Amino acid sequence: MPLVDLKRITSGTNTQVDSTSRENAIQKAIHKVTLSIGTQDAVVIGNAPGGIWPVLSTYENDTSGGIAFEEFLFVAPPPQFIWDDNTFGQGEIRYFAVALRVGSVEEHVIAVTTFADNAHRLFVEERNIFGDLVSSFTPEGGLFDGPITANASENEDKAAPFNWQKIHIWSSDDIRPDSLSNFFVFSWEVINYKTTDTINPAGLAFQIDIYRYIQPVA
Ligand SMILES: [Ca+2]
Repeated sequence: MPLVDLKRITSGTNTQVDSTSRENAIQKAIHKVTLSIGTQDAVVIGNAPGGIWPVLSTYENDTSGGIAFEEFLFVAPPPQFIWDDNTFGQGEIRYFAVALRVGSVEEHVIAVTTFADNAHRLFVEERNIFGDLVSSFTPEGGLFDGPITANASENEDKAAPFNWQKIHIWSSDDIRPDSLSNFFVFSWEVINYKTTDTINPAGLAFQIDIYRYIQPVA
């Protein structure tokens, strides 16, 4: 049974939704798929002042990602830095989500790469059309890279490499969705740590690669 590339999803101008709660972000992401709402309420913010954030980048001459259901993987635009708006509060927490309709109950392989300023949690889940949790492919409570507490910059994330210098990677096989009526939902909780620095940007960038097994044509 061959494994084929299904889709690459990158943060950008028409990808994710945002909210002040994860559940609401998830519902909005599902509505974006089911209602074909063409809006995007997270904005592309560009790199931090001085260009200090690490950039998730594709190779300029990459033409891999052969047989695709929707489009070749390599044509997906490079991930962009996004936030809910262009202002970044001290200790601000925002939630971002992307939903993808389940197209097969065969095994999937999913890889997610994330940059965030500052700490984040990542959830990869199957949800029904109402946003109810069906199963979680990431650990309970999500994958995390640091405490979701506003003052962690004072007692935990105090020295280089700071969390905004890190790229987090996760991948898994054996992802078997329950129903074609459901959705893969990717969601992030991101907190902007408090700091005494005069400039304290917040941001998120991500790439999702999805592969799935298909039955060969007889
Ligand atoms: Ca920050």
